[in-house]
Amino acid sequence: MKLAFGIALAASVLVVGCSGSKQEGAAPGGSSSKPGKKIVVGFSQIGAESGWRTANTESIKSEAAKRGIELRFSDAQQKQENQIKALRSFIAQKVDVIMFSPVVEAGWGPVMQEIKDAGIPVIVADRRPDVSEDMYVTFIGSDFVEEGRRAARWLAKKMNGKATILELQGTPGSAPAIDRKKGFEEVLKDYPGMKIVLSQSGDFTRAGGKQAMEAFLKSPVGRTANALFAHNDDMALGAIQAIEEAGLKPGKDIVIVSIDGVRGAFEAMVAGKLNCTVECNPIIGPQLFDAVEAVVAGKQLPKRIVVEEGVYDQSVAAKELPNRKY
Ligand code: GZL
Repeated sequence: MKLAFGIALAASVLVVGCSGSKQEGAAPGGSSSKPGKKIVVGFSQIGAESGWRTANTESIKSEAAKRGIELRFSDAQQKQENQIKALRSFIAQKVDVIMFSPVVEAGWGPVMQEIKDAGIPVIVADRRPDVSEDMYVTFIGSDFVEEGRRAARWLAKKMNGKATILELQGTPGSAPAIDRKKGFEEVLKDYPGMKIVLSQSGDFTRAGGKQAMEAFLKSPVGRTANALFAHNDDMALGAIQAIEEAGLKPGKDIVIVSIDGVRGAFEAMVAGKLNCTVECNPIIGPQLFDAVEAVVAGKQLPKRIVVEEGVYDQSVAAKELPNRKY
């Protein structure tokens, strides 16, 4: 089953986006404001923690190269202090535009004020920071709350409204972990027979998912579970290993729904070890650099751009696998 959702520009936000605040299409102070000069973009990436992140980085790097935009790329290895250091160095380098995907929501106020004071426009990619919207030009990424809802709706249907659920959360304090949990639990309110009995972070990594699942299966409560909700596919794939090592059948003894839609998830579904993945599209390089070029040209942008996504389960996995781009 695949539900395709078109690219959505949130109309109300579109209005806000035209508010003309300082960050709206602010002509950058960098070199590209001179005609014919190469645009220089500083990008602080979270890390390389998952298949999703690798695909996201590839999309961004290849799109910049395709457009002849100079990309100064920094990998923060999932540490906020490394991202803040990188953002400050982009200010010092007087880049034309700063882009970043904040590893967690909190703690960005001071450095984003420094960027604003330097007159450099900011484009937020993938995850949102907990700052006011006038600190950035636009936020391009997925609707994580809806992804959580989709996961819960699929599981409720699969389990006929009755499930004892284990939950592998993403990075504590990150927008996707907060919002996916929120959306999942919102739908669970309609299903009294579906309960999350244990929940732990696996930090969005395969190793983290395996470790957390091993701990779940060592506890009596964990052994009663018949379903797993993983905030991303990498943790689900790690959990599958732990489930097999415990002598159980992933996808059968424990029905698994996760989020991202990476190739490994489709392969696991074809093998009958994963049951559903909710797509979270990492290939946002084209939209990000459309926004960069619009900002440099001084054009207005909506505050929020939500990317297209679907839901894929075992019934379509084999057919869809060859089409996967990440
Ligand atoms: C979601 C992204 C998340 C992915 C994980 O947009 O921020 O981070 O779901 C990745 O795989 O680590």
